Amino acid sequence: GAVFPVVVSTWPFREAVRAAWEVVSAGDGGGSAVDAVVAGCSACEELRCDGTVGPGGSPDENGETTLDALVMNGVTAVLLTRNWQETMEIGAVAAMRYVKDGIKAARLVMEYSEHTLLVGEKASAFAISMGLPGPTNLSLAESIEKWEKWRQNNCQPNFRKNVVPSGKCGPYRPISLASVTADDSVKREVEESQGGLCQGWYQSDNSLEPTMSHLKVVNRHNHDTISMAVIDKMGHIAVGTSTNGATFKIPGRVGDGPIPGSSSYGDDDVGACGATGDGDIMMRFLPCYQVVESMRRGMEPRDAAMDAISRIARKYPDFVGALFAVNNEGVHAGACHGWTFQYSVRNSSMQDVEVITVYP
Ligand code: SD4
Repeated sequence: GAVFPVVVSTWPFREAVRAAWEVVSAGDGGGSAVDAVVAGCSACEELRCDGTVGPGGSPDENGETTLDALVMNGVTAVLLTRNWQETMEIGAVAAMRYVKDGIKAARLVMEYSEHTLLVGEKASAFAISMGLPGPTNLSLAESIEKWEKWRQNNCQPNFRKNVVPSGKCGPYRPISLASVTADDSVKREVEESQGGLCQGWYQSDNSLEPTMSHLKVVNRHNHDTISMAVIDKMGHIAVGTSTNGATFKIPGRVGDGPIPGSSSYGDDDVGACGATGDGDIMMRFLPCYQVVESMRRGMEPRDAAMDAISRIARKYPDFVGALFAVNNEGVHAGACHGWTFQYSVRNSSMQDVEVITVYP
């Protein structure tokens, strides 16, 4: 591979790609792919890329920011370079509170535990016990302001469906799904209970205008996620993802970010993939696993990326999402649905980061 090393990232996160590039292209052999992915995603967390990675972004219904992150070392057994490395090792944290460093926490899970995924406050406790700073408040003036505006807007849009709120912002109680189709009185109850707007009801009734779909919460102005792949000088592959998840999510929600094969996946033998978009839908398809396995069976990155996206679009024509694919020779491509996507690339034949635009 003449183009090694290679760094690929979702969105025009140039500083993140440069940070990863610095590590992986440095001196004798450069840093490892894992080192570079962690440096790149950390840079985004520190810069709060798009205001939706790291602290102070994407408040949940309670106004709290939590982090989802994953790192994967795609090294295969035959290529082990250090005896403590395992093959296809993964570390991830989900709905992590009070710790700013999502990707570093994921790396600690990978390197200092036999587990793959830790969640919530216990993930924070582990990260802090292993040396990361915390507990820290992940809210910033920006996320609080965003949350307050949303409260003023009667907590719309939100991710609830098939519920009756007893106030403008809940608490919510489920409506009987059986009676939704059968009984008009439930419909009236829903409408009367809150002056008309119940997202779930309107979504499930074709005769009414669809209103605040959650697709508007993950949208083109709200990128939310860095997913990155690095191929180091030796041809080793690592991937990582870091995100605040989805704005105004229900507390406890975990997105695709920490789900291996969904937000990202990589295998030295084949290549890698990174995704962004509506994680609640995307995680049902493990699109990055799909991409890597398609490439393993001989598909070009472009075809593999388009195939993974269209498998989702066939079932969810309105979903918003995108991914990039890169094979183990450094050939890359992107595919998207519902929005225009950009991804960033830096390799040894480029002078600086290049941003590639992909249309649906
Ligand atoms: C999530 N995938 O948690 C993230 C959000 C995202 O662009 O990527 N937005 O659903």
